[in-house]
Amino acid sequence: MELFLNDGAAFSARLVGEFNGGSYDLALADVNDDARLDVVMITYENGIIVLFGEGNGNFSERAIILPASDFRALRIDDMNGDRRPDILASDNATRSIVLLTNSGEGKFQKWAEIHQVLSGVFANGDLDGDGNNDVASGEEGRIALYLSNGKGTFQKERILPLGSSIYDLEARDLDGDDDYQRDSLSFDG
Ligand SMILES: [Ca+2]
Ligand SMILES: [Ca+2]
Ligand SMILES: [Ca+2]
Repeated sequence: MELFLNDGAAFSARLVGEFNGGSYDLALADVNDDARLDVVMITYENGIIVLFGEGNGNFSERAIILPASDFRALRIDDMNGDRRPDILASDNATRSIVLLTNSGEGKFQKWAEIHQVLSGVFANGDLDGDGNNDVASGEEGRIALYLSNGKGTFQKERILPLGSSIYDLEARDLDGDDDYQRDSLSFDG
């Protein structure tokens, strides 16, 4: 993985690390509450890992959060309302989305698993405007909504039929109704 540092005039590349077999997805957040951005990524060899940032473009420490499976996509958001960033990752091996809650200092515990997800595509956001972040997964011919109860647990799925295949999914407020409810947008391949 390479980092491109911007000095205001140009970008310079810096090698952060080499990962056997490559990596699939990454996200940035301060997961250990030291006001420095960290990198959470899916690697082929070591599964979900965190690279702890020093705030100067260097990453001193690594931690394996969950050993390798068939993880494809990850998102970071506070899913249990404690303001600490948590990890959501889709695992094609188990057809599930795993929620890893952040217990502080960059440590995570496996908290919940959403099953019967037919593809690795998912999005998160507060979809019903109740203040708790929810999950939507894109599946063949449908979108499944998993509304949060708060505290990192989810209600039974609600299904939105879809007339096409789905390759990516994002949750945003598209009609500007300003009530924090978000509309789902799917991309048809
Ligand atoms: Ca940090
Ligand atoms: Ca949290
Ligand atoms: Ca919600």
